[in-house]
Amino acid sequence: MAIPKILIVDDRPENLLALEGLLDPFNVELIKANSGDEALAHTLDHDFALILLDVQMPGMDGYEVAELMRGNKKNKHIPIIFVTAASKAPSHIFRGYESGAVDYLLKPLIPVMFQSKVGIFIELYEQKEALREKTQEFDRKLVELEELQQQLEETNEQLLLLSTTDGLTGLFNRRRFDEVLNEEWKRGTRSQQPLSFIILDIDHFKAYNDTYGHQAGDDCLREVARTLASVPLREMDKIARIGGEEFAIILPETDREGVMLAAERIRESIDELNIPHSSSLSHQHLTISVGVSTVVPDLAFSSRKLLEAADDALYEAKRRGRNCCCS
Ligand code: GH3
Ligand code: MG
Ligand code: MG
Ligand code: MG
Repeated sequence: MAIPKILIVDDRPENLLALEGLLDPFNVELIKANSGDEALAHTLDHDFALILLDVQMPGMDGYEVAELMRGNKKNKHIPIIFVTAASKAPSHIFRGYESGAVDYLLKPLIPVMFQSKVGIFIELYEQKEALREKTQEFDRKLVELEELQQQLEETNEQLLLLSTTDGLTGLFNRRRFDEVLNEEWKRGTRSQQPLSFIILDIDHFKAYNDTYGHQAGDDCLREVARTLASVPLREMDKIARIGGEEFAIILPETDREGVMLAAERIRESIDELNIPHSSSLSHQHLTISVGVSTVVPDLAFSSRKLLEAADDALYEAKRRGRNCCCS
């Protein structure tokens, strides 16, 4: 903690010296002023624990100086003690307190009394400073805490994203897909709107990997995922990668006719990519087979029913020669 500063103000150098002597036992820094103007100037540059102020001075008297100091927000709370030989008259003393002083001491000063009063104000100042430092430390900690909370939130968001997305394609993963399907199934049981489902599987993908390598296979999966995501479906339709080269789309409030149109659009968009696949047994480029199913969700069944129906349709599409959609 910084050493407390005391401002002593008197027009007579011998009085300043006497005060200095009386303040000698204290571990304080003394700043001296010979006039009111000088004293006011010092209050701009320093933060004082206490001001000892003479009353009678040429120019501004002590009362005016005290009033000006207390009129300033920064100095308002600095205790001022008048030290004067001026007068014991109650009107003077009254004037002193009125101008904002905490005490009015008459010269000659009684050392032990003077020192005990000064000591109290120094102690109070030190307590105030200690509190101020604690408050500052607390504020710093608060800022730190807010930063940590922010980091925690970001980490949680990243974790949530990681736990719900497929690392290779950025689409929903199987876990998130199951959640969404259950949510939509429940919603459908209430709304009694048809819920549709598309499952699609890349044709002869094992052969693709064998021919072009696993890395090219991954690139291909990413391109298929990008294309699926770019086919204009509705905001509420959710796309996921549910297996190695299998993708699924949930289409709430969509009937059989609607889902067949969407499935055909998707099959075409992959077909049109024209990704070379020389070892494809059915075509010379990459294709997909698509199975769709539609059902009005019912509490008597689980969403499995929708998956199984789409799986059967996919099997049928493979059987029919691939690169087609079945329901
Ligand atoms: P079908 O037309 O009957 O679907 O034949 P297919 O070869 O596509 O089917 P199969 O299930 O026999 O093989 C799927 C292949 O997909 C096996 C594996 O090499 C490949 N695969 C699965 N996951 C990944 C992956 O993450 N990256 C790559 N590069 N290949 C994968
Ligand atoms: Mg004087
Ligand atoms: Mg497969
Ligand atoms: Mg396949």
